[in-house]
Amino acid sequence: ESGITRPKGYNVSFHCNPDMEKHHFGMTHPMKPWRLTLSKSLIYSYGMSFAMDNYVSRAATYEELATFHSTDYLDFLGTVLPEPVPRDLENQNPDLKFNLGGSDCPLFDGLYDYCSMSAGGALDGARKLCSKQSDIAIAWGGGLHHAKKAEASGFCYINDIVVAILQLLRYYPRVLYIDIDVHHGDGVEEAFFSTDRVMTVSFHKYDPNNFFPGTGALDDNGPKSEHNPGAHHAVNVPLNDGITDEQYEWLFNSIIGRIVEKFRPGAIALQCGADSLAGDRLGRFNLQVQGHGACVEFCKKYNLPLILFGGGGYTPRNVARAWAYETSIAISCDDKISPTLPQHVPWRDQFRQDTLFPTLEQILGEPRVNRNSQKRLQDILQHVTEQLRFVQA
Ligand code: TV1
Ligand code: CA
Ligand code: ZN
Repeated sequence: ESGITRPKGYNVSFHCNPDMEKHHFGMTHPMKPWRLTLSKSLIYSYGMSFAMDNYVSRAATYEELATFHSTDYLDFLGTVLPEPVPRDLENQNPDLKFNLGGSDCPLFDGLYDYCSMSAGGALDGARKLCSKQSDIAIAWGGGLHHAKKAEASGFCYINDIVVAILQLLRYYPRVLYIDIDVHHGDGVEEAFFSTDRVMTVSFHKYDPNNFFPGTGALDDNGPKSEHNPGAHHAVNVPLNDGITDEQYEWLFNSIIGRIVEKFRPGAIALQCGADSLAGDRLGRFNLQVQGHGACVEFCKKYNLPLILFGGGGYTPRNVARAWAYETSIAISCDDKISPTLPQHVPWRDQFRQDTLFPTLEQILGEPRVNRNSQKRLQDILQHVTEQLRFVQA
């Protein structure tokens, strides 16, 4: 019906766990695991499951999580219970252990299950790539890039990306990590600061005093200590409000093109945070579903093992559109997905318009001012090009 068929020649695996979507961060919290339900509903309505291998992912084990996280942190995470925090104290509780229990990273029922399921999907995807059973693995429930070894941060408790990349490193000499979430991928960057086997690249809104997490300046490229092989292996692309599809695509393709040529990764891990889309509740960019998806398309063209993670995304209808479109890019050779939403998609009203590609006017009413000059973008590309002189495969 949708014209989507299983293509010959390569496999796509889809990893999710419906139990993950039942969890709640709290009524007013922007992170809504339910957006995964809406995304899957759109993906299934398009008939895409017939073109992929679908797996219900298991929860990652304690040992798997401990490949990155400290056991102190995991033990605490596994035992803390949600405590009602008095509203006015939410932001000033002075002894938050491991940064848990504040307003960004609240304690909620089933927190440990939620985290281990997110990591389980990512890890299953990575394993499918390693065993060559899959060429592109999709884990929309993952992508929680801020979590540190022993600290929760920015809605992230367990860094499923780091755990998955550690798995990929058992089979691939070099892994390229790319992060198109509107926030800086600080947790992944920090985890691989001292190795030259992972190159991390984050595109993000940068405004150190006004936008989370405040790191990721253009010249933060990894500690330049004397014997650090990881020096120069962190690429940061700091952007301003309102960047458009056209500018983003140009910068993304130019930067990633040069990096792949120089670094020669054996696999690519792409965090597809959908909060970089126009109209996101927390984001500031003017990207459309097409421009966001173009990043996936560009990465796919290298024919390297590719894992796609979710991440941020706080306007569920936009998240569902982006991740459905990107799933279609992963599975389709040349046939394009129908731009009209399937007729009987559940929660049809959530989507407002019946198109997969709403216009900026439909999304925003009036578009956000673009504060990215072409000159600045050229300077960024120039910096990255010079940085790459220190990188060799
Ligand atoms: C509860 C209820 C929590 C309403 C948090 C927005 C809320 C935010 C809330 C919020 C919010 C942030 C900070 C300030 C650090 C704090 C998944 C000193 C309307 C990957 C994480 C953003 C993004 C954290 C995660 C940020 C991801 N912004 N309403 N919190 N403090 N935290 O600024 O990269 O997308 O906003
Ligand atoms: Ca980013
Ligand atoms: Zn984000």
